[in-house]
Amino acid sequence: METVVFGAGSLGSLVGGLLAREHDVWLVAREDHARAVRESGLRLRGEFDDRVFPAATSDGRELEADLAVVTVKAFDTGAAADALATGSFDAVLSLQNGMGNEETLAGRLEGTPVLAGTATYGAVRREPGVVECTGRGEIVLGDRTGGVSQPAKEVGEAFTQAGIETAVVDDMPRWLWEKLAVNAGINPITALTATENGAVLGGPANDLAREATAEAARVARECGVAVSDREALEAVETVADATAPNTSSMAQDLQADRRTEIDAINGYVVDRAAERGIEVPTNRVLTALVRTWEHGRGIRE
Ligand code: KPL
Repeated sequence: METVVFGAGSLGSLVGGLLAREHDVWLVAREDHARAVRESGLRLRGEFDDRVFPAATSDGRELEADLAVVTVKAFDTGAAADALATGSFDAVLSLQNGMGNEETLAGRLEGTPVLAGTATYGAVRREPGVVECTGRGEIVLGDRTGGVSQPAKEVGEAFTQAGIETAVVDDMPRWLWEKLAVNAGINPITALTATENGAVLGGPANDLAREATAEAARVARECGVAVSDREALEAVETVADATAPNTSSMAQDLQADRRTEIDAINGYVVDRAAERGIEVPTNRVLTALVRTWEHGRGIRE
């Protein structure tokens, strides 16, 4: 299956690199990374030890492939959709953090099936041309509003063929909300306190993480998606335990003085709660703190 990975940073490079062992792959990445991949291939380190040779470019316009995998940050989804719209794809799969990405893609790519997915592989792009897998995980994908279409089945088969642990499920909205609840509990706390994911498992951060996660699960239920507090709390503990030594994506963003995905994670919980007249005080405070940091760095208004 010919695939374009749009936004090949950490996760995108890992997924693209693993797919390249079996399929034709194009990475759309920052120019320094794309150039390194063109010159010497993509080095996979950590859990996988390999060198693969996908094509690489920094220009994502007018590309054609069977599949586009979108791994850009949530705030870049609109721009990614505009670039993808200049090309042609049989299906698009979002493997992004936060909510609302699939709707943005579908709104601008009329007629192209947009699939949703979550990824629990740990990945860090160490330097241009080098990505390290810091933890084997799983990709769960399916139709964005629920169900399993033919494109979802074919993408699942292509991923499995490339040795990527993949499950194709018929209840993606539930998976997306559960992942959102996990990210709401781990990401802002580890970012604001410069700690690894395991920090939320015990100690002073534990209650805060549990509150943020349970609030997100409640909002999910109010939005008609059945995620119980127990399921969400179990999920946040499982993920924090499995990724304890890892640095969350939001903590990496703060450390690198980059804009975060707070709007699509805790900010999304706050917005949906406000529409329904629900109080989510922990998510509200965490959102305000991360936005204050971004504002102080001149990254947002
Ligand atoms: O998805 C993640 C992220 O870092 O954004 C978690 C689940 C926290 C794993 O690091």
